[in-house]
Amino acid sequence: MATSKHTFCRICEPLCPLVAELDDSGAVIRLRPDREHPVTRGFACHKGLSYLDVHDDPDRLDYPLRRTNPRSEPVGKFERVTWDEALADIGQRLRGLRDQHGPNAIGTYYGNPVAFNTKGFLPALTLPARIGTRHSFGAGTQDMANKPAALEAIFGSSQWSIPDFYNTHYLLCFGSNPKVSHWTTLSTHKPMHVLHDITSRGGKVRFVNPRRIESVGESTGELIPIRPDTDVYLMAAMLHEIDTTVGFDAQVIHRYGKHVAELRAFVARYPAERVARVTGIAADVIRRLASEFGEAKSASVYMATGVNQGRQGTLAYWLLNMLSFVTGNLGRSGGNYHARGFSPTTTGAPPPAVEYFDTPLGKMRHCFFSLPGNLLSDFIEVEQDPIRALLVLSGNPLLSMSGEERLRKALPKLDLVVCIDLYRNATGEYADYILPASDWLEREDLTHTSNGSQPNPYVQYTDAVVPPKGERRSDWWIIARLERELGLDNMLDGDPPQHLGFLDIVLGASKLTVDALRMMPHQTAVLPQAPREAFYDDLLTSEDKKVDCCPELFAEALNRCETIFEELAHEDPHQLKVISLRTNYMHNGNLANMKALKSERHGLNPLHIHPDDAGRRGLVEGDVARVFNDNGSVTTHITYDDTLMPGVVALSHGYGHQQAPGITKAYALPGVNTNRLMPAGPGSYDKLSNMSHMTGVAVEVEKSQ
Ligand SMILES: Nc1nc2c(c(=O)[nH]1)N[C@H]1C(S)=C(S)[C@@H](COP(=O)(O)OP(=O)(O)OC[C@H]3O[C@@H](n4cnc5c(=O)[nH]c(N)nc54)[C@H](O)[C@@H]3O)O[C@H]1N2
Ligand SMILES: Nc1nc2c(c(=O)[nH]1)N[C@H]1C(S)=C(S)[C@@H](COP(=O)(O)OP(=O)(O)OC[C@H]3O[C@@H](n4cnc5c(=O)[nH]c(N)nc54)[C@H](O)[C@@H]3O)O[C@H]1N2
Ligand code: SF4
Ligand SMILES: [Mo]
Repeated sequence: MATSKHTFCRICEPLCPLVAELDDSGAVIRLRPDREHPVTRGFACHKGLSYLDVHDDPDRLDYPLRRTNPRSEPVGKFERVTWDEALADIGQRLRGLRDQHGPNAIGTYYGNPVAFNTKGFLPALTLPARIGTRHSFGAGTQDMANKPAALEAIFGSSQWSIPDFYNTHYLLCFGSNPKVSHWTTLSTHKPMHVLHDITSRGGKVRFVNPRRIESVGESTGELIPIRPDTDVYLMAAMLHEIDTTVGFDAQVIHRYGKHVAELRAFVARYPAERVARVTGIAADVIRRLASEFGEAKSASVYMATGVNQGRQGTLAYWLLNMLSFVTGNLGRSGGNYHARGFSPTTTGAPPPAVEYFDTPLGKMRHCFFSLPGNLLSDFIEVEQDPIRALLVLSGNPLLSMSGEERLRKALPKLDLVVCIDLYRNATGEYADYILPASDWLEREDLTHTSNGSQPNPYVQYTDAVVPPKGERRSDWWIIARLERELGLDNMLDGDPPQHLGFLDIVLGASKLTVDALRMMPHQTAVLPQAPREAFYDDLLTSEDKKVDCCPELFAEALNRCETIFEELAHEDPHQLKVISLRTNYMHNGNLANMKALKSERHGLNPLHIHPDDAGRRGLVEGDVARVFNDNGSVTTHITYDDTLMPGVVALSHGYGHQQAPGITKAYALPGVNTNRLMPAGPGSYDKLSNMSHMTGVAVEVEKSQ
């Protein structure tokens, strides 16, 4: 009999509740929004609703593949093998490399999708530690590693706050386009309604962005155009302006602040007049923003990848939190607060002391479980203690990280590459083995990704809607089997095996269980709102219970901040800078093969350029142009785009599948990879957080001959 099951999407952070309709044979025939869901009442986007394109895609891997041609050839040839054969050979080779060269011979990379997989996430992030290798890499250093890095230094906990959308009088939003991205490190089923809600109450929203993004509008918010990679100076100028006009909130500073004088001294270097040219924002506009923020009845702040991916994402996130703190908006109604969720997001204990350790490429530390992504190829090529085997889980580092050409040179030098993926993606072309993972319709899960970042908190459970097709296996199972080969503790061990009780352990503190959730409508428990004022109690872990307003750890970065400022101040005002353009037609590279998103028009990845900048270079709409810098080049079409600030060009990421024949729809419309233009190697990342520099990178554009 035809049936339907409640489940939820696991592509991005809203985790939209869905209803899966199944036919008599038990196959999913349709996904629709869950309109009766007690919290979300049916929000879902085209990507989640089209997920059957991925689930049923003929390009999906249904059994393990083993390479049959040398890895020096850029496109792989593969044959089907059994799981036992694949795991035995991988195990033997990994053990051999570890025994001969030590655990650092094994490198790992986790991609974005595993963050949406409760049973896979923790094992994936802790796998390198269990192997004993320092060579762990991940999508976090291309995404948001600056946030936990800043928060640990300031508050002693890595959990971010969220804007109190429903009570705030003012929202300042840096480097995000929620209409398209649906927010990140923030999970709401009302990506735009939360903004309408503010403006309809008479509140104000400002988007600081180099592009007139789709989110801007009368009922949503006003654009403050900014030169890319300069937000830190705008924030400093605003803080200085607030300090010298309305003043910092004396009570809050007295109660919780330390190193406030150092903060004041730092921001005083960047008065509005000084930063106006570098940021592209007139001094009186900066002053207006400062007074709006400082004088609002309540004000909230948010920032996302557009600032995270700049050179100074950690400092920017520090100053963003300071804006909230010194104006008394942190931990109060209408400001920013800690949304607790179903399970504590902090332990209450201080983070481990920051220790930079020596590597052949200099001193560094792990951030968000990762060394700098921009050093992956260097750590493969380095003579002393190199990576010899790479395990890639739900990622496509070849295209999603900076420096594709460098990685293309480095990957063939590895002795072993294993990819765990739904597809044979571009990185998979360098693999010795590709292991087929199950997708989210094929696994049980919890909404753990949104824990602690929901304005409307709830937790939902889903069973696997259908059993895995073919020989697809869960990510956690694949990791456990690899760990077993290495003689490591894993989720299959124990009596009963650890994986059986895992979701109940995740739910532990909430007093909920999987069985209890299963009995609830939509398998959902609606959670109470967190008290806004609990912020300081929840997050301050130092003995003195103070907010460090100018952490000692930042000293070197503060000097670098001035060096970069001087560089920017002396730059040619017409210097083009490239930024990333997320669209509804690409979701990182994750959905590159989704039929519903594919069309000739959206397959090219043209260079978006302001008509004035094009004209200055003798380019017209439709021309083929070379975009280049010292890092690399791409050749693509020009498209006029007056939503961009002059001096700024944009490309989308997630493209560049020219050598990925395993994903036929992406291969047919490969587009160009913007990450060929991004710097990689020593010096190309933020030392405080390992974040790659991916926005505001200088490029030249010329007509292609
Ligand atoms: N459709 C779609 N949705 C997605 C994704 C996708 O690829 N496609 N990816 C998902 C993922 S993994 C993430 S992490 C989130 C990201 O979520 P967001 O960070 O909201 O993503 P973007 O839409 O790229 O917004 C970044 C904005 O920063 C602006 N920007 C660029 N450089 C600068 C700068 O220097 N300063 C400032 N102030 N702004 C700048 C850009 O113009 C852009 O509008 O989106 C998620 N949702
Ligand atoms: N220039 C530029 N580069 C960027 C960004 C940018 O804004 N600009 N954004 C960065 C950001 S925010 C992110 S998050 C990263 C993403 O970086 P990655 O995660 O490395 O990139 P994706 O291309 O999304 O690759 C995801 C892979 O996971 C596979 N996959 C999907 N679901 C599953 C699953 O359940 N299990 C397994 N095993 N595999 C699965 C997909 O088939 C795909 O091959 O890209 C970063 N790169
Ligand atoms: S917004 Fe994100 S979670 Fe919701 S349906 Fe779309 S892709 Fe899925
Ligand atoms: Mo991301």
